[in-house]
Amino acid sequence: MADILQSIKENVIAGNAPKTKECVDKALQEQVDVGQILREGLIAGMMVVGTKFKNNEFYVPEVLIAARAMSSGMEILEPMIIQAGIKPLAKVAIGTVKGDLHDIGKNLVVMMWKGAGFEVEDLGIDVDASKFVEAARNGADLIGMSALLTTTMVAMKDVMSKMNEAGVRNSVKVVIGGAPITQSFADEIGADGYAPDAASAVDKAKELLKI
Ligand code: B1M
Repeated sequence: MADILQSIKENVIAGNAPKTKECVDKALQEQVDVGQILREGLIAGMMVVGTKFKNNEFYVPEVLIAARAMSSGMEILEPMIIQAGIKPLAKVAIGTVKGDLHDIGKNLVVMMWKGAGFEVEDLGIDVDASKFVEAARNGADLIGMSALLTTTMVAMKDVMSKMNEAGVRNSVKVVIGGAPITQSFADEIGADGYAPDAASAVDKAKELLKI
């Protein structure tokens, strides 16, 4: 059993979608527990990808290819995960803030969060503050905001104010990121955390949600 889980993990790291799919099928035939395939195969693989990305051993293309391999395995597991009632680590929502159309970095965060076992609501790009508030109202445990333009950083501050006004600020943690964002900006607008890259966004979310 350990062998097949190891193969799933290695194929995710290698970004081999057909092989990942094949190994997940094989693990199911061998009656390996769905949760174990998810945690010790797919998620374990994405965690290694995250570490390599953080250490500059992997770049954006490798992460995208690994995420695609992981998704190919997830497609098979998803109905069974729902049936087995396996709970996600937490519910998170993320978007690129109002006025900003950049989504490559945001999409990487989405992939890494999914890869880590979070249920992710992707709000998209050019997201109005009201959408973030709505996601918080709908039970998100954590809100992620991305901005790539210095001119749109201010929209993050607006989301913080709107969440305060709506009375939802205390029910969620907020993580922000993007090329112009810094820890001091996060402190300035009262966000709970800042992550410099997608892999660190996983660590930061887990730290804030005490997972
Ligand atoms: Co734009 N653009 N762009 N652009 N663009 C930049 C950002 C820019 C730095 C280029 C430059 O001038 N050197 C500049 C911004 C300058 C500034 O504000 N200081 C710029 C500009 C000016 C513009 C336009 C205004 C250009 C124009 O039309 N005159 C325009 C704005 C449109 C708009 O948003 N309203 C524009 C448009 C575009 C395209 C549409 C052409 C395209 C975006 C395509 C897309 O995203 N689908 C684009 C691109 C591709 C870039 C560059 C070249 C690359 C950005 C990128 O994807 N990087 C960029 C220059 C550059 O960065 N070299 C540039 C790769 C990505 C993986 O990195 O997004 O930083 P990044 O994500 C990182 C981290 O930041 C972090 O994790 C990721 C890595 O792990 N991260 C988070 C991101 N979000 C996070 C959230 C988190 C945690 C971490 O927690 C929630």
